Amino acid sequence: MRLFAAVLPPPERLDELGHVVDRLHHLPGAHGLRWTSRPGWHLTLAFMGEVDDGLLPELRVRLARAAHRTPPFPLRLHGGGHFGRRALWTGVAGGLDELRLLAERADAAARRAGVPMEEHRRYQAHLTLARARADAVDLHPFLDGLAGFEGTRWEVGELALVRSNLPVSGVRGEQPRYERVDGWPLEGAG
Ligand code: 2AM
Repeated sequence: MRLFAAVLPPPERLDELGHVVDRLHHLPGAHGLRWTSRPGWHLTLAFMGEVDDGLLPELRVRLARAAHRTPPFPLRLHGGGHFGRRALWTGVAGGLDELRLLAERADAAARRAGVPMEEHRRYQAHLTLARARADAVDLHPFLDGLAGFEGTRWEVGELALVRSNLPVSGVRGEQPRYERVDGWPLEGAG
């Protein structure tokens, strides 16, 4: 199955973000963007891709250990950013060092469990809000709309394992469906 490790912000925090994103939907160009589905909003820590079922027991043990070692930390959704001209996202602020540490540990856990991980890229925490269908959409108005956004902080207390179910309908623009398959508490034991 297709898997990734993630932090799942609490529903109230996603509602705050949802109010801002509702306003973005009314901006010129909004129809040229494919908006991500809200029940699936997440902060990816480590993307694993297709994982053999045989690796799952070891992967779970190693992710549990990564969570056990890492302390809970505060985080809030914050501002906006983009990757090139195609992806629009909101970022995070607060315990960025702890978040990066958790991402590194999740990545290492997957590697040690035998998951062939992609090469390390610089970890850029983000929650993808929309992707442009073409380069033609000017993302600036959307970035302006996100610039002042400061979500309420929460305490990140769990490392989640999420399954990505890719659309099978063939309908253009249909979104993957994300499903939390497991989660481990952050315990800060070392
Ligand atoms: P994105 O939001 O920037 O696209 C599930 O696909 C999650 O894993 C998404 O948050 C996605 O980031 C992230 N991800 C990281 N690397 C990926 C890859 N090579 N393919 C698909 N998703 C990836």
